[in-house]
Amino acid sequence: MPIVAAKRGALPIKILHIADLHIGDRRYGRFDPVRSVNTRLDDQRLCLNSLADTALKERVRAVILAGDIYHSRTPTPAEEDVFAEFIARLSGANIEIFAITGNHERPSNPGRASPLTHIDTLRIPNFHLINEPSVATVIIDGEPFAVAAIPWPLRREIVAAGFAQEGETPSPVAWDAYIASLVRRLAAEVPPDAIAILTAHLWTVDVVTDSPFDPRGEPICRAETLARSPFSYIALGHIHKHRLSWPSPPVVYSGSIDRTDFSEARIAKGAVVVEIDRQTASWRFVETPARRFVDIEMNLEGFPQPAESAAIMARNYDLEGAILRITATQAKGDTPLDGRRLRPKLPEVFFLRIVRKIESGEREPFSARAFTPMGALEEYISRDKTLAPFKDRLMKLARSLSEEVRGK
Ligand SMILES: [Mn+2]
Repeated sequence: MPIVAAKRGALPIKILHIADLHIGDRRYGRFDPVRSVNTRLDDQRLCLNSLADTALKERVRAVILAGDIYHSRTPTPAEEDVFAEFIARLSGANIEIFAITGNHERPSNPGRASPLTHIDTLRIPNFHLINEPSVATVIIDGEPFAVAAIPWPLRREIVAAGFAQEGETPSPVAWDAYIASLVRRLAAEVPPDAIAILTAHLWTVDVVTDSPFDPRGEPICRAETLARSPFSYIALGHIHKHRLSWPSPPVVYSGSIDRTDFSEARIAKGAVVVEIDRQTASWRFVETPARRFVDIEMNLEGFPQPAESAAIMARNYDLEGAILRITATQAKGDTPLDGRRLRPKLPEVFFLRIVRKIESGEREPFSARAFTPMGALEEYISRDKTLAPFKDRLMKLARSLSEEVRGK
């Protein structure tokens, strides 16, 4: 009998890594009373349609959804329909879809259904929901393809695994040790000979320490903790800026599919096309038609007609379809810059937000909208009696994290 090699499909396999879809995020949108939806849902649909186009054009065989598919645990029917339309296109093209739950949709109560549960129950062809740390394996062109998955890790899980005590805030060191144990367990569950990737929804940093990462004790690990055999690629979600966290095997955040706040104003948005075989992966970023954010600071001190002046200054920017924030410095006693006067002068703007800074040393009443994320955090810590004594240390940690998230 001649020995005949088993027939194998062509390697590498092409996959599309998507994360942080945040369907139903209504920030910076308007309510459309006719359809009873927030207009940002159209942005989310547009980005998902372009990603389905990419999946079909690139002939990817699998799509990884690395968590935060929905912005909330209770999406509206219109929001569910946007996701259903996306899944139907992929499933109809015989693309395997692997979805894990992120912090925005994973219920902390183990008995409670997530907004993805019913899609799993419907047994849509090729759709795989992974709601607990586990490995899902399918056959693609005769090759076993394994997805090891860590949905947003929960406090009760790290306690149950013995890496933290009930009632204590787990330190980053404890989280790193727990996640390392999960990765080892999942690596051992991958069928031998499979082409394997790991997907997870969590924070990563370069170094973990015993001091608090943030007062809520959220799941975090070193990127290196995830970068291990047999995984050729690690598809992450949670951090909204696309970034490479570890070079080999690549540990990658695809980033959110659309812009979600002003810190992302100058950042490209999209997903990652990955070509993968048993040992290696090559990847490239593909952009989505994300909504533009334009952030303008202006000094309007002493201007008698601030709305008129602001409109003239804003004309120096491309405002077509933009979510625009104007941070205006004014003197005490100046006519306040009024959004209702300015808005009609900028009809091409999608959404306008005005932040006034008063140049007098006096503070405006507390409003989270008037702050940068770091400023809001500092204000929050200052106003909390238990956190205030640790302000300098917490702010230092927050700044280094923020810089890292921005890839500095
Ligand atoms: Mn998240």
